[in-house]
Amino acid sequence: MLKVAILMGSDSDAEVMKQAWEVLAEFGVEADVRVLSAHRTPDETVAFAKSAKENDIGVIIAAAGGAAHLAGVIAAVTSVPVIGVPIMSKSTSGLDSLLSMVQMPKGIPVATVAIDGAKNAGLLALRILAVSDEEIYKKYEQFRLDQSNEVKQKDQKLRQKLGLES
Ligand code: RP5
Repeated sequence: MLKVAILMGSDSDAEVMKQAWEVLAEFGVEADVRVLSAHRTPDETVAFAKSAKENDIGVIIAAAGGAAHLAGVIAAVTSVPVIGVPIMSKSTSGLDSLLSMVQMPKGIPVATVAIDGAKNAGLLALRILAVSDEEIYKKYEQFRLDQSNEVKQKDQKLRQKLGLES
């Protein structure tokens, strides 16, 4: 089975990014987690990205904050799909991270999720793998069903509390 790489620019991103490896673990998909920085460890970052395909990595999730170039640099040197997670920064509430990541030049796509959107990054990675993996696809269908049922129960509970007809 293909793995998902979860890369982050600093260990300070790990608290947010754990949501990505947790959801992958729920689906039984292996995650390779690394702190790799486009600016502080550029050689290691490029080497990792260039060998992703031969290391059975099907999707790369790349999280960074501030001048968030990690996802773009990785997408420039591999054809493995890249999902970017802009990390909330103190100075501009993550807007710098989001814009650095989302405004990629034509030809080098990065699928960018919301600021601190680590869980959705994990889920999108699973959807990508599910295209060619029936087991993950079935688990994802069940995940959507469970999620819908949970919301329906919440709807019912709230309406009951307010004394409204169900
Ligand atoms: C980025 O700078 C990292 O991805 C992190 O979000 C931010 C701050 O890094 P630290 O100063 O906490 O190492 O490169």
